Amino acid sequence: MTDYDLYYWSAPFRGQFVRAVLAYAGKTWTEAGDSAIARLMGGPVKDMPIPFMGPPMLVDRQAGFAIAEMPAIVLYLGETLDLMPRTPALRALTLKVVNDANDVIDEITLDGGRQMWTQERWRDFVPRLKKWMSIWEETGRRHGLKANSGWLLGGKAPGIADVVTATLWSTMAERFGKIEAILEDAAPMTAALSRRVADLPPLAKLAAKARDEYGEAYCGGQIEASLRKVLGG
Ligand SMILES: N[C@@H](CCC(=O)N[C@@H](CS)C(=O)NCC(=O)O)C(=O)O
Repeated sequence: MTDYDLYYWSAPFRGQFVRAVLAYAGKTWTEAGDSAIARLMGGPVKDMPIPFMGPPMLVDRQAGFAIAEMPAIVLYLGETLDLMPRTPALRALTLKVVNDANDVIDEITLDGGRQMWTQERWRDFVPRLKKWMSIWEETGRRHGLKANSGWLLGGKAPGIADVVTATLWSTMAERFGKIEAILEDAAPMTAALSRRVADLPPLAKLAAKARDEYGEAYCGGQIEASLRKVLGG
């Protein structure tokens, strides 16, 4: 029996942050699968393990606890698996990074495909994407990050902020060469940090599993198709 049940679509996107924290912590989980998610979402709220609108949703079997909303799930795992930094300031900063990552993936999918990408929309968005990247770069710089050493919030070992950073940028860069090139240019230390952390064995194994199981898919659906169209990937 695995430690957790994870409800997330068969795509990396938002669920990959939860998978990455679980993998980094050496935990096991069962993927509930797309039809179980659709069934749960389509059923009455009173039957849900935790009332929620959209996945990811995680069930901690041993604790008999379920939680949704990606940053809340990551916070729960960080707290219970002792992966959060010691000081209140660094704990708050960790959560800020997780929320930033969630904002970036909302923006890259135009809020879950409310609109589709066009060349013009993408062109207008690039300066904002570069600004997001520079926010990571400056955060790292303020905590002593260098291209080949250090972590996003300082410290001696990678923490939740690094795992989330690597998952955000390496998942995107691997699938969209143009975004990878922008990241290298706008935030070279963040790009290098993402590579270093993504190369850690549990995260490299998880990325290989995502490639095997989901292929090139990122967020799926028409919004991914429109993103590929403007990025030519
Ligand atoms: N704020 C939520 C967003 C959840 C969300 O939008 N999930 C998407 C997949 S990434 C979904 O399938 N939503 C279905 C829906 O909202 O109906 C979080 O951070 O977890």
